[in-house]
Amino acid sequence: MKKQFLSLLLILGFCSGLVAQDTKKEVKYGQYNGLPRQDQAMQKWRENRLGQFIHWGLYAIPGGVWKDKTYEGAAEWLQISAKVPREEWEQLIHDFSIEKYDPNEWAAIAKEMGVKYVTITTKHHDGFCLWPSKYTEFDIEATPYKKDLLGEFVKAYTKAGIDVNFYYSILDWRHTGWRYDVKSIEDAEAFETLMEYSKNQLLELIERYPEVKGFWFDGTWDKSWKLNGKFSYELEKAMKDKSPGLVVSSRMRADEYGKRHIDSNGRLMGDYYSVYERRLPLPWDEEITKMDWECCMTVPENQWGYHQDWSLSHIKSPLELTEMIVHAVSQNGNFLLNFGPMGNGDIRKEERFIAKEIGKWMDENSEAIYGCGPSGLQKQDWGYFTKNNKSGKVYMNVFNNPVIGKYRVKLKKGQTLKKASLIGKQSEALHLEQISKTVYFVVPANVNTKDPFVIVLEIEEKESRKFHQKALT
Ligand code: H76
Repeated sequence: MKKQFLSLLLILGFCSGLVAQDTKKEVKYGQYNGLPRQDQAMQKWRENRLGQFIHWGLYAIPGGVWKDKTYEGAAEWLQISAKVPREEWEQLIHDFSIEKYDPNEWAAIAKEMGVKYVTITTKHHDGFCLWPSKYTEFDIEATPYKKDLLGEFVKAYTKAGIDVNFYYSILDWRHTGWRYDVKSIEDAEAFETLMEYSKNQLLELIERYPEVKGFWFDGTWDKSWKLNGKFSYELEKAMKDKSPGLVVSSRMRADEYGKRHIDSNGRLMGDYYSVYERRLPLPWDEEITKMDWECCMTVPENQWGYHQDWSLSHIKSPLELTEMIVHAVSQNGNFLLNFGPMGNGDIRKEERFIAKEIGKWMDENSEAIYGCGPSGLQKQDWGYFTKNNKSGKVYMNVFNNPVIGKYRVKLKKGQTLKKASLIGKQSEALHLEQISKTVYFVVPANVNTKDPFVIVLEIEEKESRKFHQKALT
C-alpha cells in the first residue's frame, strides 16, 4: 500500500514536471534586463515613492466643453467623445498661448507637496508634442508660445531636485500610420511608419533632454502594438543603450506572443509593473510587495487633462489621497498623483489646495514614505505599516482609529518591540502592553484620534546566526 502510494507520487511528480516543461516557452523578446534592478537609478526611483503626473496638451483649452456642450468623459479624450474632425481639433494649436505658464512655480508647488519625481505627457493620443520635434509640425513650435515648453519644464523641475520622466503615447489619432489592428500588408507598412516615428521621437527626447530619468508609455493596448513585441524589445534596448539608467514602465512592452506587462514565461517586462491605474492592490497582495510597481491616480474619478467642471464626479480629498500614498508604499509601490494644468498654463486652485495639504502631511511624516516599503509584519485594521529599508525603523500609519484606543502589533518570531513613539516626538516613549511573545498593544497618550498620525517602532531582531556560531565554538 505504502509502495503504491509512493509510486503514485513519483508518477504525479514526473507528470507535473513534464507539464511544467511543456508550458515553458522559448521567449526571445520578453524581459529585457534582470529584475528587480539594483542599480543606483532604479534604487532612486524606488526611494522617491511620491510623484506628480502632468497631463497637458491642447485638450486643456476646451477643458471638456465643445460647442457649449459639456462632455463627462475624460477631458483629454474630448476629440473622440465630441467627434471633433481632426482639422478642427488641430486649430486649437493657435490658441495655445499659455501666458500663465511658469514652470518654476509649477515645480515649487510640486516641491511643497513633497514629490520626488514628475511624469509629464510629452505627446498624448492627439499627437500634439510639447517639444519642438524634428519629426512633426504638430508641436509647440506651431503655437503662439513657440518656445520649448518641455525644455523649460525639465530645467525648472531638475533645478528643484525633482526627477523628470516622460509619458509618451504610442497610440496617435493624427499619425497616418497608426492602426488599431494589422490586417493587410498595407496596414503593416503603415504601422511600420508609426513605429519608426515613435522610435525617432523617443530617441530624440533622450538626446534633447539627457536629464530624463524614465519613460511611461500609454496607448500600447492596441493589437498592432501587441503584434510587434520584437520591436518593443529592441526599442527598450535602443533607449537604454542611449541612456543606461533609464527606468521604463511595463506598459511599453509586449513579447513576441503579444503578451503585455508580464512575458509568456511570467517575467515582468520594463522595470516596474504599471497596471494600477486609478486603483490600488486591495486589501493586501503578498505577491505585489515583491515587485516594483506604481499606481497612477486622478483627483476626480476619471479626468487626467483639465476639465472645467469638477462637479461631475467625486473629488478625492487630500486625506483620501494621502491614505492612498501610504497604502501604496506599504505594499512596495510608488504613487503618481495626476495634475491637469489649465489651457492658459495656470494650475487650478483645487489642485493647489491638494498639493498644499499633502505637503503638510509630508512635512511631518515623509520619513515614513521616502525610502520606505513593506514591513514584513501582518497588516492590522488601524492602517498601514511601512518600513525604512536603511534604518530598519517601522512606521504605523494610523488611518482608522480603533475605539479601544490601543493599536495592535504582531511581530515576527524572534523580534522584540523595544520602543514606540510618535513621529517627531521620539524622546517620549509610548506605553506598551505585551500580550504574548510577539503581540503587543501600543497605547499612545494625548493623540488627536480624529486625524491620521504615525507611530515609530524600534524593533530588535534576535541575532540568531551569531548565537549559533558562538554555540559551535
Ligand atoms: C485611456 C487612457 C489614458 N491613460 C491615462 C493615463 C490617461 O492618459 C488616459 O487618457
